[in-house]
Amino acid sequence: MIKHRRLFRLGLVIVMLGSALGTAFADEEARIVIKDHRFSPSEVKVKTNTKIKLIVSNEDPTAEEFESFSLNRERVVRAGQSITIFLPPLKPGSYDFFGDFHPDTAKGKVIAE
Ligand SMILES: [Cu+2]
Repeated sequence: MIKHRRLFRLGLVIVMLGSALGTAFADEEARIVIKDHRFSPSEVKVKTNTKIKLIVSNEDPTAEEFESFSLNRERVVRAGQSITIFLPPLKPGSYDFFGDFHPDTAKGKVIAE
């Protein structure tokens, strides 16, 4: 019984390590800059079925919020700061995102193809 419990715990640790490494080492990196309450580029092309590391840098003097319903993400990017968003492998398609603090101008999409 004790042996089984140890094995189970070891398995759990391996699974946790695996998922931590999986998000730490993305296969593709993409960068988006926020300036004048707009995303640049506004269209980010990525490969399908590939883990994505998305770095969003805010060059505006005000905070922005990167938000996407289709990507299920909502993250504040403080003035002059960057955030890193890890995305799981995406199916082919277009995934809209917007700046929740300036939704009229800050619009974009991730295109997986
Ligand atoms: Cu929001």
